[in-house]
Amino acid sequence: MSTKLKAMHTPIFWAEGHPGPLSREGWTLEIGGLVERPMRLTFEEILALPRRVVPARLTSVTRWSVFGHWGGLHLDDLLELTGVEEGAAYVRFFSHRLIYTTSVPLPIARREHSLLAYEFDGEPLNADYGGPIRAFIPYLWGYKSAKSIVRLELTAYAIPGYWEVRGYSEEATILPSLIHDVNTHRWRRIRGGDEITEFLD
Ligand SMILES: Nc1nc2c(c(=O)[nH]1)N[C@H]1C(S)=C(S)[C@@H](COP(=O)(O)O)O[C@H]1N2
Ligand SMILES: [Mo]
Repeated sequence: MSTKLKAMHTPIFWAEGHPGPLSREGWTLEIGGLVERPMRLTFEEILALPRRVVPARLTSVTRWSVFGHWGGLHLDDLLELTGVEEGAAYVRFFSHRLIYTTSVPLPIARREHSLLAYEFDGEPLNADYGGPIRAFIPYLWGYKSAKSIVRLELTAYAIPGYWEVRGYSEEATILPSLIHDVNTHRWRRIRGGDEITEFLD
């Protein structure tokens, strides 16, 4: 699991402490807040929903980025089941143990390349990289891509999460930068914003 991410020495961030091994077996994902039908899905039920694969980079505000084909569930396919109540504007992610949270504007979480990801380059994600399932929001700095998620909530307002209360911006807009490209071990320039697949040089 996650042998490719590991082989590239992709950094492993667990600000709240590494949770140890986590298993798909017994994992559940709760969806609540401003939805019409709150529910709790088992991992099996998640796998039964359409699987999407998107080419995109995860880019950290600490200036590294890793590219691959991320696979998982598209939020729209989940929200089709739960329905969306009027006034829902953000999705708030809760990681395992509920210490790490973050909020993402609903339109960004519903964009084509945003996922609830459970695979990278065809391999299941292990706990190091946010398995069994994590947010993957390539349009924003990586701290919005909460790992090992157990709950999502639709909310009317952004609620400051783990890094937001420690001073990182709520918007998390990726800025033009020089970043360490994890795939090639080179420094690359990025434009930021929507440029989630290609590098400038
Ligand atoms: N639960 C949890 N999710 C998290 C983090 C964390 O510390 N804890 N770090 C975030 C940050 S800052 C980044 S850049 C990415 C890094 O993902 P990786 O550790 O899989 O490389 O995860 C994000 N999700
Ligand atoms: Mo990050």
